Amino acid sequence: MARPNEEVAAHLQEYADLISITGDEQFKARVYEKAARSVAGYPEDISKADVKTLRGIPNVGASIADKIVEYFHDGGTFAALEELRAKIPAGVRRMIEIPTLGPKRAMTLYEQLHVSSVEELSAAIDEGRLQGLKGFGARTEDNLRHGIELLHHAGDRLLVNAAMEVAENVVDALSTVDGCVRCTYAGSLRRMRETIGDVDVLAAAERSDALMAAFVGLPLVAEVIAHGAAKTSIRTATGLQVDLRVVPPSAWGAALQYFTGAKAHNIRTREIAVRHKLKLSEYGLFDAPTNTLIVSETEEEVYERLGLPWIPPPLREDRGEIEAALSGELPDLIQTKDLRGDLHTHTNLTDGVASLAEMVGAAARLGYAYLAITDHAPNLFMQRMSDEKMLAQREELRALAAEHPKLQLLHGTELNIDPDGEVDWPAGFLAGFDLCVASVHSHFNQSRKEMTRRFVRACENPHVNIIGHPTGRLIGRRQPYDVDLEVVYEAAARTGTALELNASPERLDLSAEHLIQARRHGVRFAINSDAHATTHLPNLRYGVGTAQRGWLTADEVINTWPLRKLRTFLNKSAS
Ligand code: DGT
Ligand code: CA
Ligand code: CA
Ligand code: ZN
Repeated sequence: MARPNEEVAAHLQEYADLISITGDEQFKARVYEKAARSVAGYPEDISKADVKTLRGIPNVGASIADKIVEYFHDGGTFAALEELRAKIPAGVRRMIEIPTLGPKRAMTLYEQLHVSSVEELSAAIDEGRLQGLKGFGARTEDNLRHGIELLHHAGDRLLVNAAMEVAENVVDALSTVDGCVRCTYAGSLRRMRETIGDVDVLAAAERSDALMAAFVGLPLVAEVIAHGAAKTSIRTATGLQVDLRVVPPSAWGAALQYFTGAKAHNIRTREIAVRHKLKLSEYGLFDAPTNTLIVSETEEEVYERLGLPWIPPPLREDRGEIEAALSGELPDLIQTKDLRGDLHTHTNLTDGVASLAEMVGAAARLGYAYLAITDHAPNLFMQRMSDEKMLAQREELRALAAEHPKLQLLHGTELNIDPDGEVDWPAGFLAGFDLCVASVHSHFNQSRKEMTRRFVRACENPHVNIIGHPTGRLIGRRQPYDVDLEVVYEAAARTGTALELNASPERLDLSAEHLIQARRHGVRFAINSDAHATTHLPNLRYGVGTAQRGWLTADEVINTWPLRKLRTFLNKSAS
């Protein structure tokens, strides 16, 4: 993923938001929004690209290409954006990020009530000043309070992929410093949590000064918070804190174990040490009575002397992993290399930004054994799908197959589960697909009973193979649907329907906590990227991280299976 592309995309998106805030050019706002998505999904670094190359990016026309050139020329902004920024206070721009508010109503609040920040909005709600305001109904106040809460919650934690990009950048740079023996990231990132508070980097070296100096000199550093011999902390331009700790190579294992956490897991390991008359700290495992060092060089040694096998970091949350380790029942966790393919991807036939040939080419380069293309079905009206378009895509897919002998191409679709649990297209047409994902894309506010029935009926449909992003949550932005998941797990297991673990870092849905529950029912899972660009395909790693946190083994995940076994599973009525 090219960082400059992401940065330009963020600015184009901000420009789109500002246009839609200021008024009636909704069409123009959508043009910039589309361009932002294309730029973010474009696989080459565009910082040195000329206007002609830029115009070759889908959805990028002459005027947007000019703005991108201007952006790289003028130190990270363009005049049209600055003009709009000047008109609208930063606090109002922040208000648009409240998940339940939106640009139009943010502007209403600013113009009618002179509310120009999230804090002022909170106060206005408490004072009852929103009552009677046009476009703000009775339920609005509660929704807004909830939205503000979500915004604050998301504010201090970052999605795992954004933190990972920074961490890998830091680790790569520090690994080349003279005297660096080892370097890796620890903390919540090594445990693959879905959101990250701060990044903890650990390095082993006899002396720390060269590493600390290199760290504070990295281009991504915006501010040095603390600079010491054992620990240095910086903040990036996006506000992410990164801590670097340097330890002697002899203490590597103990330090890595300590700084990986989680805290609750560490408390358990220290208790076990105490029971063995030992003392465990970030410096090593010591004999308590004499204070002599026993082991500290590797994590494996530390766990072994505690009478435990090495425990994979995603399990280290004190959720039963200590007990499982003691009784020799740790799960054999799924690994990224176990995945043979991806079963939920989009092309520019609907809302993806890459062509069918580009998506297929990218999957072939990743060495996949199979790939399913699953563009949106017609009931998601804005995607303008038709039978003809779908069948034409199938022809094109079959033709591409000849070019990629090692990659099996599956033609699928992402259906929309309607409020009654029905899906797009009659059974005859559905039978023509190799597989169908089915997702909820509308009527999110049904009652728990209705929503549960809706999912159960979708599972009972003989053509539905995978339920896409089953809770619908967007991390930090949208709550899960109100649905009785235990009933859905039971239905999925009974009907041979897989539940998706959507690997998009904004979703990670099902979550690790849900996976732990679902697997008790014998549910099968599919870890899918839901890629809307070739650059999204590698997001599967975050799905696998979440799967590991959910204790999943490879055989529970259908896209680790060889194609023959997968095809049998997809043929629901026969099995
Ligand atoms: P985060 O940053 O909120 O996403 O979560 P972590 O787990 O990365 O937490 P962080 O950065 O505060 O600390 C990194 C690790 O260091 C943590 O997972 C365990 C260890 N650690 C930090 N403070 C303590 C402590 O007071 N006691 C123990 N036992 N371990 C600690
Ligand atoms: Ca941390
Ligand atoms: Ca930390
Ligand atoms: Zn999708």
